[in-house]
Amino acid sequence: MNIPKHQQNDIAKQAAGKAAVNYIQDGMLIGLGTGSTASYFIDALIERCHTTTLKIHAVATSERSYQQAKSGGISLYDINQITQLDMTIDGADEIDRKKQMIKGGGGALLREKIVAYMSQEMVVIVDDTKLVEYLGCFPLPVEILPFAYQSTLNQIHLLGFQGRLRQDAQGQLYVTDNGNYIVDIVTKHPFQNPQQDHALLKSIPGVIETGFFLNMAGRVIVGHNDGSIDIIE
Ligand code: A5P
Repeated sequence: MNIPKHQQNDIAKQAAGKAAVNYIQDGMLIGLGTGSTASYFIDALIERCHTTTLKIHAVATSERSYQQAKSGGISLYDINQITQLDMTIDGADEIDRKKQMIKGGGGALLREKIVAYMSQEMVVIVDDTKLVEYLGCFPLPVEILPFAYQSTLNQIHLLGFQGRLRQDAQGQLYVTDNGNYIVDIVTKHPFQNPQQDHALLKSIPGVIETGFFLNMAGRVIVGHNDGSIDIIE
C-alpha cells in the first residue's frame, strides 16, 4: 500500500515524539515544545503519566501546547514559578550536522528559545526530512516588535536580508503568543554564517529574537517513515 507523503511524515514524527518519552524520569521539570512533532510527544507523555506512576511537572512554550497538556492532565507551572528545567523536548524546522537549527515555523520561537535556555538539555525531535547540509531552505522566522515594524522590516532589508511579514489564514498579520509579528527571511543561498547573521539581525532594536537555535541542541531523535528512530548523541 502506498502511504501518502504527509502521513509518512506523521509516522516519522510520531516515532520521534514517542521515543522522547523514554528520556523523562520521575520528578522532572520539563519544557514542552510546540509544533506537530512536539504534539506527538505531549500525547505520549500524557499517556505515560496515565498508565504508569510517572509524576512530572511542565511548562509550555505556546498556548497550543499548554492547552493540549492541560486537557491531558499534565501538571503545569507558570513560567515565573521556576528558573530552571531538567529537559525541554521540542521539534525543529531544519537541523544541520552540527545540530544548528532553524525553528519558529509554528511561530513559537521566542518562548521556545527562552525555555530551552532554561533547560539542562534540549532534546530535539524531528522527522528525517528536517536533516539538512546547510540551514536556509526553510525561511528563517524572526520575531519583531509591532511598534515601528515597517521600519524594522526596512532595516532587515538594508542589512541584505529578504523578508516578508507572516500572515495568518485570514490574511491578517500573524501575531505571536507574545503579541509580536514575525518576519520570514528567505535566502537563495544557504546561510554561510548563522552566528553572524543572527548577530546582525539582533543588532536591530525592533528585532526581538531570531529562529536560529545555535549550540542549543542536546540529543536529537530522528524519526523515519517506517517508524524506526536514530539518535544523534
Ligand atoms: C514552532 O514554533 C517551531 O519551532 C516548531 O518546533 C517547528 O516548526 C517544528 O514543527 P513541526 O514539528 O510541526 O514540523
